[in-house]
Amino acid sequence: RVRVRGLAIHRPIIYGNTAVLLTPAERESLPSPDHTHRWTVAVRSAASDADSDIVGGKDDLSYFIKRVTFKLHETYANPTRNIDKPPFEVTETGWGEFEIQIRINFVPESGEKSIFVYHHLKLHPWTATSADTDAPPPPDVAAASGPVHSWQYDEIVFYDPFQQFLNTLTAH
Ligand code: SLL
Repeated sequence: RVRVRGLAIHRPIIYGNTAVLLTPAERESLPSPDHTHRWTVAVRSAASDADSDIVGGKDDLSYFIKRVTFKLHETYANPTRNIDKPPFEVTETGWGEFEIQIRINFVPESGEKSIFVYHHLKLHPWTATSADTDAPPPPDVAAASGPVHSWQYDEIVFYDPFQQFLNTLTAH
């Protein structure tokens, strides 16, 4: 196995969450009616232009990512969620915001150590009142502002990659 010295190759990703407010009917049908939102936290390719093609297409990160582990708040049952194929995401319901630890494991042939990124789960839309008071907006205001999106762009950089791994990366 040969390393290509002096080379750095990056892969752009986005990670973050979307969240929607549950309707009263949805809340009643849940095992935990105190839950107010449904949310999805995910790691996706930033190289694709749409949510399509998550499996086998441009947004399929599995050629270099083997597993993504999302560590949820300990109020969740089985808070450590291992996702071994795309889409690398977890959908849950809940009532509160918290920090999610996201561990990204690369394919074994990369020889790369896993990396950690952190995302603060965002449920509440920004509003003038929430900015002033730090309190979530009232449900009617929140519902009217639609789904919340909170995403961050990042680039994973591989230094001195193995030749074979470099070939895999550049073939996609
Ligand atoms: C807060 N520090 O107090 C945060 C904690 C925890 C959120 C938020 C679901 C839990 C369950 C849930 O939304 N936990 O399913 O029991 O705001």
